[in-house]
Amino acid sequence: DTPESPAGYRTLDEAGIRAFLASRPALAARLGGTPGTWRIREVSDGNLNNVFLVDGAQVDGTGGGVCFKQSLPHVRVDPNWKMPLDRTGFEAAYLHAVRPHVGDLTPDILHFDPDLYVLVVESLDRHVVLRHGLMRGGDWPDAARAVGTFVARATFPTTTLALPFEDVSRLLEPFSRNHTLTRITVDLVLTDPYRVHPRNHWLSPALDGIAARIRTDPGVRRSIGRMQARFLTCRQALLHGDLHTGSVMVSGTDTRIIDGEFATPGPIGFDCGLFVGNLLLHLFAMGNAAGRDRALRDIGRFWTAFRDEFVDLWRVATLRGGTGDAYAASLFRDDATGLLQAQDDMMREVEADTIAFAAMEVIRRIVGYAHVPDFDTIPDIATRAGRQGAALSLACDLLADPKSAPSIAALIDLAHARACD
Ligand code: SR1
Ligand code: MG
Repeated sequence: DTPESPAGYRTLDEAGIRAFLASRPALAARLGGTPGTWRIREVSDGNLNNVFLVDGAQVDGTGGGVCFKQSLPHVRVDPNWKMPLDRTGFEAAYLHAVRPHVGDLTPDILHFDPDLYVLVVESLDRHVVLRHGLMRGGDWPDAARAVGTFVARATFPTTTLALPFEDVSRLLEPFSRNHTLTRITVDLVLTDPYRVHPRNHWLSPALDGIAARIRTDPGVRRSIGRMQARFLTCRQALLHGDLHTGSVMVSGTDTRIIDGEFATPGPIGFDCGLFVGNLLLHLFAMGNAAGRDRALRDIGRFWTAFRDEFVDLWRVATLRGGTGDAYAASLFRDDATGLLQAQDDMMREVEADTIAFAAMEVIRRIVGYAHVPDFDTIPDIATRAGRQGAALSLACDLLADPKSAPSIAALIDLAHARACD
């Protein structure tokens, strides 16, 4: 059941946003000038919320603008799909939890209003959404590395490698109540594409055969069941929960991760897998070799940056005699070989999760509810279906036989061969 919106909630239009910001002194001061001169433009892009950028006196892009985000009582792109409002609260809590560790890899949080479910963060008006930038053929050579570094810095401090289990439990507990958006993930990402469901849809009958194989292949089903259990039972760290290329903004060498409303405890490979999966989607959608090579390069850069940063955080915590209960420093500080072996074991596990969740992300973005513009903007239907079919076939094989790509390096080789067929 969807609860009624609380008294006092209303969806703010442009006039309402102006009045809201004008009545909060810190925000009004940041914007400067007089409220009547502020420029407000809607930039809603995701499926769920209203998002506006507001420029104040500093209209020359020198900073000072704000990004205004408000939960709606329904899915933005489907008003009939009713939904509680609490998601911006989870996004605010996620930003508070990770920003001390990731610094400027996220936007600065400026304000949260629990009655109107409004989140205000710094405006990134000189940035572009990574997905859109890549679709236009742009190249941000540092972005994938920055996202890998972000995942390591955002997750490691919330694990029992870094903290006593009691602290991890307290930290994760509020996010384990992010039921609404976790239900979306469980249904849309982990379940629907593997059953007949009215939310599923795909481009053309040319994909019927591969869609049927995805639903019926026993190897796929075995992997899906295992990954459902991984997602729901492995409370390894605090996750972003929706780390696709639309949740990353880039400008020059600056990269920011946005939209943490799906934050949840879970396996670290889920965040890694969603990002890798969206690079794979982009790779298969691209019609030129240079773009495909960049996507493959970025998968490698992402994974290497994540792994190097994560094991380094772990090594430093151990050498400093950290208080984590898993691989306790008291046991491993003087056992460099044992620590390296432990790190290798864990990274292999995260790598396997990453590849499986990446395959599931590819599948759900082609035959599930929420598709991606990387494919949707390919004008020729036969071309689009052909590229989608190739992506689905790779993803299906990865799940049916996880040994077909036992590492990210092997995944890169396989994706290269399949995308170029
Ligand atoms: C109804 S929400 C559909 C998708 O949009 C979000 O960005 C998440 O990826 C979710 O699965
Ligand atoms: Mg989003």
